[in-house]
Amino acid sequence: MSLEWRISKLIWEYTSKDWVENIIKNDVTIVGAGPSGLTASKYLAEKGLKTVIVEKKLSFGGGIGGGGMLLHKVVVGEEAKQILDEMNIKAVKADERLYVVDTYELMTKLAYNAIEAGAKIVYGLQVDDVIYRENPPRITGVVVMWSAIPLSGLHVDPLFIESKAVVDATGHEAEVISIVSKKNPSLNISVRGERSAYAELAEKLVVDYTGKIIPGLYATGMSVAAIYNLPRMGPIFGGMLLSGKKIAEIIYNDIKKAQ
Ligand code: 48F
Repeated sequence: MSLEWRISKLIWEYTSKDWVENIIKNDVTIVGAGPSGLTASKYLAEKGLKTVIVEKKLSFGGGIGGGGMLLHKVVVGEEAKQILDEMNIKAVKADERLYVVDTYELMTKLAYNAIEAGAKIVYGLQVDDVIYRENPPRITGVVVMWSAIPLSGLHVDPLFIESKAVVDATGHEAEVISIVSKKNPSLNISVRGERSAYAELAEKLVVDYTGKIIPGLYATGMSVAAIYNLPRMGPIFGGMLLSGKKIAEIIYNDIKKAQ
């Protein structure tokens, strides 16, 4: 057997097994590997829920890597210091309530903690619709396509991932909930877009409003701001981490209740 054949065979075999056993039917699909999605996935996976992050790019971290205007430090409020500690992320106390964190350490350790807890990240995969059921209305999964396909303009039908919960962690565009709102007007979900910057208020409200949208569909991170027309906060990340942790608790309780 040639080495080339063995390389291909092993990759097909092991990837297919992983998709069939762990990905196409899971407990929670998180759409987006930014700070809120990665945080949510760590806390869900460590509770034993089969958690899959679908990320349309070939990298994790979302808006973290760009830091503040490409400067490689970001700020985290003291409310989220406990999460940094739980993930062993170093933070310098810079004033009475703000910590400074290195962007590369933040994105790498958020992903590391998620993977260590048992979550799976699938790159280059884009969610372009959801699976919808009526009576009562609920979301039971996502419709996925390799990100390269829409870019190529080829007409290819997508495939499905079935989940007990789907989380929109897609950031400023709230991509999943925008699609649900457009395709299912009877649900009366609107994505109003975020408001101008008001960091103090934004950090609090994004956590307060984090929650369930309809059964099976949840929002975390900046998608919450887009849905509820909340202000933006810029490169301060405590709200994202707290929002991710909060949605993990809500979903865990919902799934437990349904069992
Ligand atoms: O934008 P992003 O970092 O979202 P977040 O977790 O955090 C926002 C902050 O980074 C920052 C901020 C607050 O501090 O204002 O911007 O709310 O990460 C979203 C991720 O989702 C992916 C996208 O590539 C990014 O990595 N994504 C977006 N739409 C899709 C998607 C989609 N349809 N399918 C798969 N991935």
